[in-house]
Amino acid sequence: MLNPEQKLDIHSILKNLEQYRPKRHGWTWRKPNPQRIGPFDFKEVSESLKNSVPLQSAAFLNNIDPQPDSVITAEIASGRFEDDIRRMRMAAYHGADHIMVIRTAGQSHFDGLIEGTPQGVGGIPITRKQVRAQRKALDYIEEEVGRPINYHSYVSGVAGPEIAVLFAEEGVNGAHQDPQYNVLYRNINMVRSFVDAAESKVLIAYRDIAQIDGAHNANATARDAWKVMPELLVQHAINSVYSERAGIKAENICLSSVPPAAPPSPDLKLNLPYAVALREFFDRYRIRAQMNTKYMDSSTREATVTHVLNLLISRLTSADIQSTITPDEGRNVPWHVYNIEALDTTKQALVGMDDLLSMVGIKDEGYIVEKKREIQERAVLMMEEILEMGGYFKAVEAGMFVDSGEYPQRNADGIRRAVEGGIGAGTVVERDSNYMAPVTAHFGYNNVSQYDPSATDDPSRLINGSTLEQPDKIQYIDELDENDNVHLRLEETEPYRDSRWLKPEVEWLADGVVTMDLFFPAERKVAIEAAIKTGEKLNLEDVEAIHSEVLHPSEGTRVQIKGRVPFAIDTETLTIPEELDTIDEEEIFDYVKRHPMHVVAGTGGDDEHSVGIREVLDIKHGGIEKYGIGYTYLGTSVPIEKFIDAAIEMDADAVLMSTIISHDNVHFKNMQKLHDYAVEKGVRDRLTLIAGGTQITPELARKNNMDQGFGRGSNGHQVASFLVRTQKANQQDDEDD
Ligand code: Z98
Repeated sequence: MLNPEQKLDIHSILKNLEQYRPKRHGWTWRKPNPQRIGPFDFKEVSESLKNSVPLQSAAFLNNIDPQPDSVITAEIASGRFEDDIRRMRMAAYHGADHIMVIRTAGQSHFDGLIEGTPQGVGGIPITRKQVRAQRKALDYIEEEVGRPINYHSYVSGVAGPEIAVLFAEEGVNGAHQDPQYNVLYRNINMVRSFVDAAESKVLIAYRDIAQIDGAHNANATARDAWKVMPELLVQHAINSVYSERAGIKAENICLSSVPPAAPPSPDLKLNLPYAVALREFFDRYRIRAQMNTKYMDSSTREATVTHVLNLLISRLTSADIQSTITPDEGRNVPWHVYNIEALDTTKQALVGMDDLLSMVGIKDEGYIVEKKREIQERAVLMMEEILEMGGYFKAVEAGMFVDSGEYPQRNADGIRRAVEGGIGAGTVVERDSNYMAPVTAHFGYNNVSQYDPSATDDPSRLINGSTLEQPDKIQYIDELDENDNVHLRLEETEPYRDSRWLKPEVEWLADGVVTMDLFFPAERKVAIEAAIKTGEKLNLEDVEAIHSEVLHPSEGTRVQIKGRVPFAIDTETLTIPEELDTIDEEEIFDYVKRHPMHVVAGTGGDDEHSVGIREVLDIKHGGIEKYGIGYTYLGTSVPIEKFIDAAIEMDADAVLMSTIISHDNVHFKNMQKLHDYAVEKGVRDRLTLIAGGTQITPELARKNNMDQGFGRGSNGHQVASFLVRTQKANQQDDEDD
């Protein structure tokens, strides 16, 4: 079991991996569970988590953390699987229950399984050790958050079937599988790709793995993404029907839908009819909605707005899995914080749009219906032409796919592949009439009955079970590469693992990377160079501009840079300010209602700085007045004695003295004086004395005979909590006496 207070120990995850077996197989959907959470009724939510990090604004709402009803994906693949595990844990706390690994490494180029844990940039060739370590970590993490987490990767390339076996053995729960991806984007022979797909899909079906297709890659690749909408429907249709024929249940077939357009195009006018057309045609299948990345650049703000518009479409058309491409995807392989930001954006937007369809609906006449119909008609026409041409292979040979014309318009620039060409061409041979393979989940003619008629539906009985039934038969191979392995990488970063030493980090432990946001009153090119020079002068290493934004062509440019710090921080040299505990707001309201409280307040001595104390008092920004605590404000530069005299006169419970000025230690002297005068007047025991100000810490105030001090950034909730707690303790003392 993981302890939320403790870091996940990577070493213990790697220990005894050869013996680790997945806890379960198959995909898990969230269970919709409309319910009251805090003061609100939610309709499109699922069960809440045992451990999570709510949205920041939840602090005003008793920290409620409603979880939307759709599965939420985080794509995590920085290149170091051991660091990704930590990010997966953070992602789970922010609402991810679908973790996808591998993104830009081109896994499809590998022609067989590889072993070990080679380090990659932006994704890693997936290996048994990596899969097993991550599944094992997720098994712990899902217990910690209290919700099953689906683990997912790609079944592609000529090694597809081997990868599918690996996934079926290791408890992978979701997989991309679409032979069209191999054909169009990786130039793998089409016959080989479809034969391999049949085999892979049988394994996917056997383990109830959810399958995501690759249609959306057409709008990522096309010159004008919105023009491939009809073709996207055709690609979905081909893979879905093929998958069902191979045995995958309709409810495990997920269409990968990406709204093809993004602002400044009229986003919803293009994307909403497309989404409606898709849902209507494919209502037997599930929808995995991803956001548009085609029109994404380096602005995280812009990417987030596109994401939210896409989320609106997901809500309007009830997507089942919501993917969260990160807002920094356009400029680097995602970093920790942006993965989490994308998850929070999703959770926030989906929860915010709870039950939207009970209030607004998609019109059933006019533009949306016409546009939807038009997209569907174009798709049907395209499919008909493909059939007339003699089928999919012929159509690919003729360059029908990813053409920059909107079907039936054609610009003769589609991707062309020859049936006999591509990687792996000529490698498919017909099965011999004697062919027999004693393995489970194998596609097609297997001829087992010739050897044992009773094994027809269970061929691996002939060998006492295959690796799927007998995982002990799996050959687990540990690290093969002496120079590129997890042990060396962990050794290098060991000084920073759960130790007193800290380095800032964006993706890998102790990578030392920091970012800075700068503005220069200069044109873009000059501003970028000035920003880089600024980073260098601050002693950052490897400085790069990762984003720039013109505010005005000559008045100025915003630039974001990244760089590496050459130092580590010794946490033992840090002074950690004391945290002021608060109590539940409801408890304060309730207590004050039953035990009315009054305080006198002001700025002490010659101090005229009254903004802070007024904020702590006034209801407007959540001062103590909000909780029903009465106050008398004595004004500024209040003589110290007057605080006590006024408190006696009004029979107050406490004095709140603000003392900002600190020259000649006047703030300490004021505190001492306040205490001494209260003693002199014989009221020290019954008066709570509190000092506040920017130079004050709780510890310093107590040293100077105050009951408590409140420094920079303190608020009414903290002060009210302290007052209530003190009052309760005094009452207890009185009762004890
Ligand atoms: C996504 N973020 O879909 P390489 N097979 C299919 C794919 O769609 C992909 C791959 C394999 C996107 C990622 N999809 C795009 C059907 C990629 C990956 O060769 O490793 O790039 O294959 O979630």
